[in-house]
Amino acid sequence: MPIFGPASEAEVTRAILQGFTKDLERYADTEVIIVGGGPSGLMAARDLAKHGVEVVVIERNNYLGGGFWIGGYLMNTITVRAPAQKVLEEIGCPYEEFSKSLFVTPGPHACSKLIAAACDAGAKIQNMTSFEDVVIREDNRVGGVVINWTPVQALPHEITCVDPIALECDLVIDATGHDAYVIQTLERRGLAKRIGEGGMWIERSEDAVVEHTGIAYPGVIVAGMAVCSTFGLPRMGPTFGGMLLSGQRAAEEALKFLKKGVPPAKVAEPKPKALPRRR
Ligand code: 48F
Repeated sequence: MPIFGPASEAEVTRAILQGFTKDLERYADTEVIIVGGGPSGLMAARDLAKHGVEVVVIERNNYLGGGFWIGGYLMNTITVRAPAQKVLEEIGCPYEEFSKSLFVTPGPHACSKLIAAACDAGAKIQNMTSFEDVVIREDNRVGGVVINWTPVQALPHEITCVDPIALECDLVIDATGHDAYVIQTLERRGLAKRIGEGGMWIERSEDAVVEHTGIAYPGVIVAGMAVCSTFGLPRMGPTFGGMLLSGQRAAEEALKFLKKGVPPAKVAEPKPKALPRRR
């Protein structure tokens, strides 16, 4: 008596094809596309999906989580500063208090819980897919993303004539980390400007990154380290509360935008706001 139920090779192939194309077809035109599945992107995806927003995460790697698997220096203990431990509680990840307002948790545990939280909420994940470019609409507003299979980039030149495809959306969230890749594609055309991130200053950068999370270009919200890189804010190194709360803020800003249903009339030139004075 076999342990498993019947399924032929052809049936398995059909199941994969139909499952994949059904999803891709449904999300060819969607509400929010998040580029980058690191902590800020996953957090935004979870919060948006929780509010019933159609959201797709485009991730170039096979795995999600970005830098959230490891803390710093290849050591897999994650740190977060208060109040971000509340996010760990929410996603069911145990943590310990290291000192007043500094908390630690194993990276693999926190990362896998956050991935599961985004998927459980209903976010769609498109991995092994690289963001290549933006779709541009009237007044140079961004109206979608141009994507291709990540392995296409590794093909030799003589066979790289593989055209990408595009997905349309109301809003793109650039959560690509230090590279701010979406903003970079706009910068290359002289449409946006990236100032580049500043030196490390944990106590200033985490507040600043959350504060500056929002629309950076018509149709584009920046989240996570992409915020530092776009607006010239200090980096925060191996502590992740700022990433989680920036993802939350990105979702809040996206919800406001979607409710209005119209692109913002004018977006200010990205320049650093005054940083909060701490001491
Ligand atoms: O780098 P990443 O973790 O960005 P984040 O959410 O968090 C930053 C922290 O991990 C850490 C830090 C602060 O604590 O300094 O670095 O801002 O995740 C970015 C994700 O985007 C993907 C990349 O593979 C990673 O998973 N990504 C980057 N470029 C592309 C992309 C692209 N062109 N297409 C698709 N995915």
